[in-house]
Amino acid sequence: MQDAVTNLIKNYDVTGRYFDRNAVDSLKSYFESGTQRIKAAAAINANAAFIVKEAGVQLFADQPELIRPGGNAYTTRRYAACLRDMDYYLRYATYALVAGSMDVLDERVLQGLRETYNSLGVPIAPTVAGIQIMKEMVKQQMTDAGVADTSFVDEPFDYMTRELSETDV
Ligand SMILES: CCC1=C(C)/C(=C/C2=NC(=C\c3[nH]c(/C=C4\NC(=O)[C@H](C)[C@H]4CC)c(C)c3CCC(=O)O)/C(CCC(=O)O)=C2C)NC1=O
Repeated sequence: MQDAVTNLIKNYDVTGRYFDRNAVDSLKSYFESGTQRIKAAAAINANAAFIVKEAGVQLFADQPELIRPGGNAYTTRRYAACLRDMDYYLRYATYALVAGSMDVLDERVLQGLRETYNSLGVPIAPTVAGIQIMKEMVKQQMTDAGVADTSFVDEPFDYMTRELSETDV
């Protein structure tokens, strides 16, 4: 598992280079954005249960067929599995935000996930919709907390969305 700094070191070490201008720029941006990224993680952690629950309510209001007989989130067991998955996505998004690297998502979340979902008939499109609802909720919270530019929050949510959607069922 890597973060922005170890990633960079690895890349430069492979070719035996000192940190050049590009490296220094990316280190600078990583450290300068550090406080914001930690702020976001703290805000998410403080509201995680609420975010997951509300995102679920919104998702099932938008797509009620999911929780009707025949829907993949129908039955309490599968409903709970769905919310648990949302909680995973949110928690790992905070790790990736803090790390400044999507590596943790590849390694811990996305590896083999599409295959698992496909074999269990878990639909990708509404899963992605749930991830995007959580993203918007987190961004709103950051805005409410006085953060002007919340674009940095997008990356892990959009990354999971892209990777999950890549080869659809
Ligand atoms: C930390 C990394 C990690 C992830 C991401 C993960 C996902 C994950 N979700 C699963 C199931 C599931 N995932 C869902 C999710 C949904 N169904 C819907 O209709 C909605 C669209 C969606 C919620 C948004 C459901 C319903 C199941 C149970 C499917 C079944 O057993 O039939 C399973 C199969 C095993 C199980 O039930 O626990 C895995 C491995 N597990 C992990 O360890």
